[in-house]
Amino acid sequence: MLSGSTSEGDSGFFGRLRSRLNRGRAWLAGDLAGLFAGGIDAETLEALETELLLADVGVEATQALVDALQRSTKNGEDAVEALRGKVLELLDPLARPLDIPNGAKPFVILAVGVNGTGKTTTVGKLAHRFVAEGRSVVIAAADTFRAAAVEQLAEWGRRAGATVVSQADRADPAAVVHDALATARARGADVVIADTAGRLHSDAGLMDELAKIHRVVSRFDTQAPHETLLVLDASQGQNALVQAERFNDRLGVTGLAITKLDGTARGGIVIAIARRLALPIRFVAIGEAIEDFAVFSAGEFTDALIGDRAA
Ligand SMILES: Nc1nc2c(ncn2[C@@H]2O[C@H](COP(=O)(O)OP(=O)(O)OP(=O)(O)O)[C@@H](O)[C@H]2O)c(=O)[nH]1
Ligand SMILES: [Mg+2]
Repeated sequence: MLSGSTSEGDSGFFGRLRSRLNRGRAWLAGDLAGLFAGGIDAETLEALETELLLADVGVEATQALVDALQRSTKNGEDAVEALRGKVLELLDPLARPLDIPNGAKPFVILAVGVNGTGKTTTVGKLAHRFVAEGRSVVIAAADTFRAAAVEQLAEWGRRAGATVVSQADRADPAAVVHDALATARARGADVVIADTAGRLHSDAGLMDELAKIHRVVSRFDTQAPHETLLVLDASQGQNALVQAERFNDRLGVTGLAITKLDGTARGGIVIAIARRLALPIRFVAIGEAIEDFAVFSAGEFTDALIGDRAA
């Protein structure tokens, strides 16, 4: 069964994605048609290249898009459609929703990432989504650095109807996760979501700690964690790519949640991620509220980025 497949709650999400993605200085949804009005030549391609780079699409993906466009059409009128097709081609392979098979019980999700990217919020939203789908959820409050993190999760747990397992301040985060796994097994819970403290990918000590949590989970169930979900803040631009590479090298990331797409007029980072990393984008977030969270759809995202001017 596909978990979190587009549900009723996502309706209206596309409209918000579109307006929030393009808040401020709209990029590709802007005057693309105008840019290509006189046909495609070196000058328009260079202007497009600049637009793409400013939108955080990154050097590699920008080059690939400009080259593809140059090959595919000379006609300015077809250019927007051609670009849309190329972007969709890049994004489509990443649209692989998180699948929770019936056999994996509890299904274990480990949420990781650098400080402040939106891990705790994402864990709360996920818990809410799974409970709404009829699953029982245990949240492991494994950020034991910040007392406020436990309170933040307790609130999400109350709203979602999920059990939150925590220990005293400064407890060993691996022990908290173990505790949550044991609780979930004892109760026959469907899903365990572990929130972890933010850490820089360059902090060897904290990355070791995360690897330890990962090992504890694997010892509990050799198939777990079933999902190592890296939470990336879209507004961090190209730095998010570096984070993804480092966390992936160390832990083996299996999916991405991309947050704060509302906080940037540069949603092109998603295209850069698609070009550079073969990691599925599971979820995207465009705000702090529960409804500002949805399963990633390549088509929706492409349309939101490269909208018709008339729309
Ligand atoms: N605008 C916007 N804000 C978000 C989004 N997701 C999370 N936030 C906000 O970002 C801030 C940090 O979110 P947290 O969920 O606490 O981030 P975290 O990764 O758990 O942070 P640490 O545990 O400190 O590493 C909070 O104020 C959230 O409400 C989003 O998609 N858009
Ligand atoms: Mg947190």
